[in-house]
This record gives sequence, C-alpha cells and structure tokens, in this order.
Amino acid sequence: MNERARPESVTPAVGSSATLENSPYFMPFSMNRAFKKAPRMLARAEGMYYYTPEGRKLLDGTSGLWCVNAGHCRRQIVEAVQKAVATLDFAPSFQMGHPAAFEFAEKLAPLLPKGMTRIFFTNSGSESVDTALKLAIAYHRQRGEGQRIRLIGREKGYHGVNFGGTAVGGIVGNRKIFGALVTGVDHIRHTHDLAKNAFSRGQPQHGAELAEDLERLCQLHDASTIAAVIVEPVACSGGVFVPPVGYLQKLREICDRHGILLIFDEVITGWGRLGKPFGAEYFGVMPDLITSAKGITNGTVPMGAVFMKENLYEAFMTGPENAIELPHGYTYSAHPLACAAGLGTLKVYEEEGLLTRVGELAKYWEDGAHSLKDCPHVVDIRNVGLIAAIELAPRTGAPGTRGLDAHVKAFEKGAYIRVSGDTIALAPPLIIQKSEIDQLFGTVREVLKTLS
Ligand code: PXG
Ligand code: PLP
Repeated sequence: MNERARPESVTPAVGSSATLENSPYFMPFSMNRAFKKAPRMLARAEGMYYYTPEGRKLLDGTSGLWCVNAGHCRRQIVEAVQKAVATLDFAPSFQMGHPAAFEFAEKLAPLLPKGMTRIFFTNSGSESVDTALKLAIAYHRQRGEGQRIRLIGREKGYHGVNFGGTAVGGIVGNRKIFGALVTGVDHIRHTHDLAKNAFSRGQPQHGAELAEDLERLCQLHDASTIAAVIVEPVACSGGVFVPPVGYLQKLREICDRHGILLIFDEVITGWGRLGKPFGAEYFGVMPDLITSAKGITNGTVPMGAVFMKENLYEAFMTGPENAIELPHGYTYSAHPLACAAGLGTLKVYEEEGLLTRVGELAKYWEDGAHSLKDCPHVVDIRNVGLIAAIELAPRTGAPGTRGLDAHVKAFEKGAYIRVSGDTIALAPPLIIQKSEIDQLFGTVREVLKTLS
C-alpha cells in the first residue's frame, strides 16, 4: 500500500516519559499516571501498521479502536479530506445544507440493510446511541403512545459514554461512579456462558432462551411502557460475546409482539466486520434502527449515523411543513470533512470489496484464533467474522492485570492489541493478508508464553 503522501519520519517533540509525566492531557479510558510514566506512543500509520516515534513497526490487531476497517492513511480518503478542508471548512447543517452531506447520504442508502431508508448524521457512536434512544421515545409519542418511555439494554453491553448510552450500557465499571444516570432503564441478561459454550466456533449453540428475559421485563414493567431495546449484535467492548444461535431472532419476535422498537448498535459490527455490510444481514434479523460510527469514515474524521426504517422518518413528517420536525442535531452533524472522508471510504470499500471480503477470510481467522487454545491461561476463545477474543483466567485477587500485561508485552513484541479486562480482543483492518493473520496470532502466542 504505497499510496500516500507523508513526511519521511515524524518525531513528535513531546514523546519521552520525562516530558509526559506532568502533561495536562487527561487521557480518556486510560491509566493516566501509569501511562505518563511509561508511554506507548504512535507517530504514524500506513496500511496494516502503526509506527512508534522511534520507528518501530506494530501490526494493528484491533483497527485502532475497531474503526480503521480499510487500513491506515488510505490515499483516496486522505486526499478527499485534504480537498474538502481547503474548499468548505465548515457548513451549518441547521436550516442550511452542503452538497457532500446529500451526496454521502445518497451513496450510503443503497449499502444499508433492506428497508433502512433514512440517515441522521452524528459525530460518534455515543451520539448515535443517544440519538437513537431519543428518536425511539419521540417516535412513540408522535404516534400517540407517549407512555412508552422505558429503554432496555443488556448486561455487559457497551453503548458509548453519553448519558443515555451509559444508562443502557451494562459494563458495571463504566456506570457505577456516575450516579443515577437516566431513569426508566432496565437490562436483560447477558449471554456469556463459559460452562456451556467455551471454545465455540462462531455462534454458540446454547442460550437462545436468554432472549426470553425480555419477556420477563415486559411483564414486570408492562410492555406498553417500553420504547426500545438496544443490543449490539455481537457485544464487543464488554469482551466479545457472539449471540447464541436463534437469540437475536427471539428478541425480534418479542419486540414485534409488544410493539417495542429494536435498535442494533452496529458501531463495530457494521462496515464489513462480519463479512456483510452490516450485522443485521449477517444474522438475518432486521432491527428498526441501526447506530453506526467508526468504519463509516474509516476512523479518519469523527462521524456517526443513525439509520432507520421509513416508518420512523414518516412519523416525524406530519406537522406543518414550515416547522422543524425533530428538535435534535449537533453543531458538527454532517461536517464537510466527515462527509468527504465517508465518500472516500465508501470508494475504497467498494473498489476492494471490503464489505464482503471477510467472508473469504473468516475460516482462516477462526482456525488461527482457535490454534491458541493450548496456550497458558486461556479459558475461552470466541470468534465471528474478523473478530476474535481470547479470554484469560484472571490472576487471583488482581483481575485485569494479566490482560494489561498482555497488551504491554504485545506492544513490545510488535503488535497493537486491545484488552477488555483479561480478554484480548482482536479485530484487524479488513485488508489483512493471511501471512499477517499468522503474524498476529504468532505474536499473541509468544505473549501468552511469557505471561505470568
Ligand atoms: N456503541 C458501540 C457498540 C461501541 O462499540 C460506541 C457505541 C461508542 O462510540 P464512540 O464513537 O462514542 O466511542 C462504541 C465504541 C474497545 C473500544 O476497545 C470500543 C469502543 C470504543 C473504544 C474502545 O472495546 N466502542
Ligand atoms: N453547549 C452550548 C453552550 C452550546 O452552545 C452548544 C451548541 O451550540 C452545545 C453545548 C452543543 O454542542 P454540539 O452541537 O457540538 O454537540
């Protein structure tokens, strides 16, 4: 992938631990003090690789933060953004428009699962989630069902960090210090079951009945008070939990039975990660709304979107034409640079067949992942599409430390990988070659061998 314009080397002025220790930068989701003492810095990126300021090459095992699906610094995307920033730096999207926003929506629409016809732009997955939750409540109210105000999430789910998303989220550590969050929220059970499903390849066989937990909440709260259920088709951040066979179908049935909207949070599972453009198609279950972000611009410029069925949009197009139909939107909704990055991204996806490429790689990937079964500390391996999780036994009394050590050791050995607690989560760019899949799992194997 020799197709980008860049300076030959980039050595940031700030980059040594001596200068970082008192840095004013409050890092997100990071161990600030430990990091500033022993930083892991990235200076540039190209294709499948990151490079450290010292020029060390790191295989990108998690697509940045699950977003760089087409690989790094792709020329078409970089040039599209360069051109856009020099032409129209910002344009208001409230009561005004610019051509790239309409063009991007036009190009996106045919790629969406059948029946998803309308697109609302945000700037992140978190904003997409809060937008979708607000849309769900407002949709019911528009139709005369204003009592539907409850929102249901799932244990171990991740839906970003805004108030709504934190509330429907189910990762305890992300919620507990933030008070009461949003009221009227409840959660169905998670589907993680090591006793029954350890080392499943793809979708686990056991657990479809866990979807019935939604029926329990329908009884408890009265279904007519529930606006929406939000789940990730594959719960990624919480530790990669692939839905049991038949589980998502059951959720859909229960939602239909009770007039509840089903939201799929596809911030990670969208954009080819599973071998289809969206997880809804991969699993054959159609939600009412889809939240997206990350891969929509290949991570190049922040952007998110909510995709919805026609009836959702229609519910708002009812009052006088000279009134604002939805009092919601962000300063940066449909930002010109994000639209340009998105248009460039779609070109790369299309030209290289990336939205379906994982179909050809998935078996090789699965075999590679499961080849680690006999490595030390491994208690489970899960995989679907181009995602794999290697769950390690926690150290007694010190959960998460083994996972963290794996992350640091991998960085030293030439791979960037994410960990969630003691689970290693791998999801490389969709352009990965088989030799690089070998390299990635080879590095993880080396790391596991040396971990205490
Ligand atoms: N929903 C889902 C399903 C996500 O995975 C968000 C919402 C929030 O998106 P933003 O763009 O606001 O971050 C996400 C984001 C990790 C990791 O390593 C996962 C995410 C973000 C950062 C790290 O698990 N997911
Ligand atoms: N806070 C204040 C005071 C604002 O004026 C605005 C936007 O105008 C916001 C928050 C919301 O910012 P954004 O539209 O970037 O989400």
